[in-house]
Amino acid sequence: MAATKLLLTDLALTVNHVPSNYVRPVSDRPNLSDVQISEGSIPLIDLQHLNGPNHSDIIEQIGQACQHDGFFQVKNHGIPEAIISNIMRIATEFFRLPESERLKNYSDDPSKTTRLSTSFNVKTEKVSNWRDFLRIHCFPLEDYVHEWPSNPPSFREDVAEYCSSVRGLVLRLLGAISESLGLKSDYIEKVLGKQAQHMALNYYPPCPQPELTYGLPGHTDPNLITILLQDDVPGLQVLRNGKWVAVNPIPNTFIVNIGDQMQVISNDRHKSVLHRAVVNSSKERISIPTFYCPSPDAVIGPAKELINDDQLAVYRDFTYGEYYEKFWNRGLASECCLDMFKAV
Ligand SMILES: O=C(O)CCC(=O)C(=O)O
Repeated sequence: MAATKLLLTDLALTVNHVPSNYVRPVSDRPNLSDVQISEGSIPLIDLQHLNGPNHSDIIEQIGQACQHDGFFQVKNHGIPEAIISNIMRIATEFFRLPESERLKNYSDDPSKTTRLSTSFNVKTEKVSNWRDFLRIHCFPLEDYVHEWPSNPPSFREDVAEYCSSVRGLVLRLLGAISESLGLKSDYIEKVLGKQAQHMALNYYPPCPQPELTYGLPGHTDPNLITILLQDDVPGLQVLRNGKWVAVNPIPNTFIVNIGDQMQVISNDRHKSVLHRAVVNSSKERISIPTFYCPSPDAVIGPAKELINDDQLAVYRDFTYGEYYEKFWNRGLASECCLDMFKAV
């Protein structure tokens, strides 16, 4: 039987099995018993003294994590706990709104700057994912806040405060990552042009047969860098040495991952790594990624300082707009979009 509701949140309440359009072929299932669940699966970096005595040590840790893991967690990042708990609360309240209220924000057009949708791209994909999401643009704030949902009533205020705080963290990390590559600390920020910040509130309802489907299948992020906040329900997994590794939640930390544009700028030194979200049968899960991006007209290519006779440019120059369009149109295939932008 195929799904009949626009949003999964409402459909999931009515089914005790996964509808056929969510069922993955046998060769493409999460194989949940084969996932590594280990403490410290990705590095945890303390940012407390980033601007102090341990500066060069922290830059070294960040550089190593970007090169070897493509993922790390940060603590003492400077974003107050109250801002974190507020954004989680507002996301939960949003997905609990009546269906008719949530549907006011619905669109299946990926070019819309504020939209509630489901799965990944319902227009292009063959199998659906066990996820609803609200996706918004959030920099510069004043260009977008008026489009955001006005219900729950404090949505705009709470989300705006969160976005500004996360942007501050991103800019600090970009400085550190530039330095880790031996570039001037403002190198990456300058490449981005006017910059863009997008955010998703991901909602994964409990799933009656989590072994048959994904919240999100394996993918890399097309943007520059992602700052992910997850609630206390596990679900994120990262590919390491060919094995899926669970990244279990640590309260008040953020997960940072390198996106495709950072891999390009670093000429393949920093890695944009496959990750996925799996679901479970007992608990809903919320995750909130902030995607920091170049502006669409920014020209992206390997930093000239990182290219020489031994290290040829791995990628050609392109605009971020060109890359982003390819990403959304091809669906969430496991292979990364980067191959289409290799230098010949
Ligand atoms: O839910 C998660 O933990 C991962 C989310 C994610 O990868 C995405 O939204 O692109």
